[in-house]
Order: sequence, then structure tokens, then C-alpha cells
Amino acid sequence: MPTSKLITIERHIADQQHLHPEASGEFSRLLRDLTLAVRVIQREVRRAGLADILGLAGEENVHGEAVKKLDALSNETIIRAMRYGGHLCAMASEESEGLIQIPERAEKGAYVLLFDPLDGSSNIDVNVTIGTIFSVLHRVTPSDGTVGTMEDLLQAGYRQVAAGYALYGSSTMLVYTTGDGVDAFTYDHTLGDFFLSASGLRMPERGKYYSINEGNSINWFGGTRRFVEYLKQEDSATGRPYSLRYIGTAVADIHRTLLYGGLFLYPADRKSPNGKLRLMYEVNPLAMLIEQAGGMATDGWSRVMETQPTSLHQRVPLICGSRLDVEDALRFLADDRAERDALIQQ
Ligand code: P6P
Repeated sequence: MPTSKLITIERHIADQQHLHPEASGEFSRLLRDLTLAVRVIQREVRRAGLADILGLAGEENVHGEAVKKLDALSNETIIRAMRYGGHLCAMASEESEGLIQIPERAEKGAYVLLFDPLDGSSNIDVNVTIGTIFSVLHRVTPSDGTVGTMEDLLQAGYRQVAAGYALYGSSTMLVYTTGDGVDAFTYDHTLGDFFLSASGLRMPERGKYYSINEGNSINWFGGTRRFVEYLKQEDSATGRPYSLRYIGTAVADIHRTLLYGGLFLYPADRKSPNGKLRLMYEVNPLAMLIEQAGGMATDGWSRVMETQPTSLHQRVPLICGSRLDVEDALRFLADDRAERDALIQQ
């Protein structure tokens, strides 16, 4: 929880490594390089308005979505910061169609990195919080210095060794887990470093917020509709009605959910039976953080990190947050399973 100690992220990473004498230090160096990339991205995000790098880069990403310049810049920054570090054998990004090769002359490491370089890019031009999301897995092919493969990337979320996000809001934060709880760091611009601001984040068992795009309600399955109506009913014994908070940047909505509890939902619906969010570099890392903070992360029916990936950019529904709130949601959404499965089998 809140900490009064003055600990930089570098010191924290070193301390955490010290707890694992068997660690080679490769993982620590990976996190250190990733932190550098976040420092560069946050600088560009902070000066976007001044540097006139807002607006479209004139490109389209793999999903046919207009790419804004900051997206492209963030993507390049992470790739440049990580590809020669010697920790990775492959990477994947929302902004890149396939596997991102580690250069031939670069040393190949034991990990793979998947990331969304700038989540919430539709909010860039209106100065609403955006973020970077990352997921780290250990390669499954032999760690023999060879390049990684799609098999190394397409692993279920429960196999992640680290996950986290950077949040470019009123302050810049870095929140991550290596499987031993969730720690949060806040950037001090005057010193140019991240300082530990909360250690061992735990979310409440139940919250008072729900977070969903009500504009999609016309497409919701019956169970989803009944659950949201349930949350809006007056019942002081169960703290209802809940309040709606929806920023439209998953990292920001999840950050609030981590701190205050409640629910974040991007459910399956009749128009998008697999939801919208991407499994590999949005849902899996966010789900690991939610679980590490004592919450639950599902696809509406089962633990989402059990999902066996079939492609880099596949979408998956996400219903996550405080344990008691998610359990309530699952009871309602059970009614939607058959209709949803019928749609995805078409
Ligand atoms: P909608 C941002 O584009 C994003 O991928 C997530 O960060 C966010 O939660 C979601 O899309 C918002 O989608 O359909 O509500 O605008």
C-alpha cells in the first residue's frame, strides 16, 4: 500500500532480483530497458501538443485503423529500446501485423515481449489519459540463442512472467507485477525517475463503480442487459446503485478499478461476439494485474488467462474487477453463453 520510502524503480527491480538468488539479472535488465522506453514515450506524450505531432500519421495499422503519429512513435520507441538488449527472442505489437524479429546481429534472449504501445489512441487529441501495456513471457522453444517463433508468443496468459502498464495521466505512472503482487511507481519530472508510490496493491472485494460503454447496449445479450439494470437498482444492502465511470482507455479504467474496486466490462455482444479488446497485449497483462491485486478476470464465463491463443491479434471479452462483483456478473452472463457460442461458431 502507500509507501513513505524513497525507492526508485531501478532500486526496486534490483531489490526484487535480490530476493531470487538464482536470477541471472536478464529479467531485471529487460524491465530496466522497458522503463527507459516508457520515459521516452511519456516525454513525447507530454509535449505532443507543442511538437505538433498530433493527428494522423497517414498510415493504417493492421486493423485498418488510422494510426496517429504518437502510436507510431511509441511503437518504434519500444522496439528500438528492446531489440538489442539481449533479453528477447521475439516481440509483438498492436501496431505490427506479425512477429517482430530481433535483428540478426543482436543477441537473442529467453523472453518475448508483447505490447500495445499506446492504448486509447482515440483519446490522444482530446488530452484524455492514454497508456502503454506490456506482457512478458518466457520462451518455450530452446533458449539457444536462436530467434523466437510464434509458438513462443502464443502462450496462455497464466504463463506470463510479468505484466504492466504505463499511464500518461495527470501524472505518469508505471504499474507492474512479476507475479508477487502489484507495485506502482510515479514519475518525478524534476528528477527524471520513477519512485515507488504503492507496494502490494490490493483491490476491495466489492466496489461501487461499473465501467462499460453503454452506447453498445443495443447489441448486448439479455444477461448483460439484466446485469447492468441490476447494478442500477436501489438496494443499500448491496451498495446499489453503482456509479458509471467510463474513460474509453482500458488502462485508465483498469487503473481506477485496481484502486477503487468495482467492475470493468467489455463484454461479448451480438455485434462483437469476441468483444473488442486484444487478448495478447491488452487483456492478458491487465488480467494478470487484476488477479495479482486480489480480483478476478474473466471472459464472462471462465478465467480469461486460461484462453489458449490462436492468433496474435485475436479479440476476447473482458469482465474483470472485484471478486464479489465479478461473481455477480458471472451469474447473470451465464444466460448469454449459448447465444454467444452459436454466433462464434457461425
Ligand atoms: P469503445 C481504446 O481504443 C480501446 O482499445 C481500449 O483502450 C478501450 O477500453 C476501448 O478501446 C474503448 O472502446 O468501443 O468503448 O470506444
